[in-house]
Amino acid sequence: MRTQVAIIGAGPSGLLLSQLLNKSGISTIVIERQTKDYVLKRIRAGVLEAGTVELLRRAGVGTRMDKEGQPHEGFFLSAQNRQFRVPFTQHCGKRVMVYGQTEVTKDLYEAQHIMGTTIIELAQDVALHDVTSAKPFVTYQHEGHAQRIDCDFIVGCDGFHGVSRQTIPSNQRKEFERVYPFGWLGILSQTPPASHELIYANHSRGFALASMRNSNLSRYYIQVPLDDKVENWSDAAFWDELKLRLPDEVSAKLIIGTSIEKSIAPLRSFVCETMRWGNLFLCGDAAHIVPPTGAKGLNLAVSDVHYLSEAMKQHYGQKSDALLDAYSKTALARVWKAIRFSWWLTTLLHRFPQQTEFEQRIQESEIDYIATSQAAQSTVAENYTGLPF
Ligand code: FAS
Ligand code: PHB
Repeated sequence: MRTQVAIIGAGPSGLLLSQLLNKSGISTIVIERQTKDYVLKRIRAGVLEAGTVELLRRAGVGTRMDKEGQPHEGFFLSAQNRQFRVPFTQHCGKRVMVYGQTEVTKDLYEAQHIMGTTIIELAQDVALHDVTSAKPFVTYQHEGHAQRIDCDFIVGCDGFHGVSRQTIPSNQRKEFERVYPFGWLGILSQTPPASHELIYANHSRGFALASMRNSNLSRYYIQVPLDDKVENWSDAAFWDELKLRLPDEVSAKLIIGTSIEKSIAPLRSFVCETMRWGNLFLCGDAAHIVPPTGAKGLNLAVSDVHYLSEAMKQHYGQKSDALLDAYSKTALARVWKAIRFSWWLTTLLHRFPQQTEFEQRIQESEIDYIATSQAAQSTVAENYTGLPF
């Protein structure tokens, strides 16, 4: 087989890139190791930045998001049993959209089906070849047969554990990592959300987050030790702990229910410098990981796709490689700002092992400063709703 751009991975970054390139007449083949159903079963992000919302609309996959998504113009921070609102729109004129990553991925799969693009599922032993030559190619096993795709470019949208980043020789990439000494235990329940907007809670027992998917589907998280196990947590134990960490006024009206999904996610900050090697480009989690505290993971994948799709349109349309040559630097400049914000909010809100009372007071005083400073709230609002592409 031959195509212009071979895309490894059918998560949000791979599917959105395929959508944007095909809309511009650039051919793609997406190679995914799982099935569509498996991909759609993963419960991931919940908050879309303003720039992400705009790009999804431009890609032609915004209709259901605009109908079913919930625009949010602020969120709550809480500490010492008090919460306050950070009004995004008042500070930066932007808002976010609460619309699950699962729904975004469903919409992309649907649009790709209508467009008739090629998405290969259950591709095994995917390998990238001659990526620094003008004739790179991808090989994989499918239904017991060896397959090969010749292309102009390969884009690694295959997440943190994918094959693409590993194809770049270790002496050609510099990696930065911080692994946090805790995880997030997340629960999905068919109950009305505790609040009409998200609540990020700092508590001496640990961080908690009250989020949602819609008016009868809530998403909650509590910080847990790194070695904790989902089986250690009954639904009742989860609800009891969440109530202790949220402000009393919220816990008092919390409607609990049976979990329909419960999982623990590790937290890390990770960046791979470079996001390009020859004719191999990296997008999304293949190149960087953020702790979900700042709701940046999915949104960074989208900004990478924006930069790379514009660069490929310039390559094929105007025979210029200026944007392609600048891709890694341009994308990393925005990535590092989101890495910083996600690290800052994680450090502000979580309880670290051996954290002293002094450090707890420092966290509480910074939260109190944000509560009382328009300048501080403006910074939070600008970063949370998404810096410009
Ligand atoms: P993805 O990991 O989504 O997709 C990569 C795809 O490549 C997968 O379908 C995988 O099967 C495929 N693949 C992997 N290796 C392959 C190979 N060798 N060959 C072919 N295909 C291969 N972000 C937020 O903003 N908020 C959150 O709350 C949040 N929660 C998260 C919870 C968890 C448990 C995880 C892991 C991530 C979470 N994230 C969150 C981040 C997440 O949303 C990612 O940023 C987002 O999925 C990135 O999308 P992709 O880059 O497409 O990578
Ligand atoms: C979610 O709803 O899953 C969610 C929202 C905001 C975050 C992380 C996760 O920062």
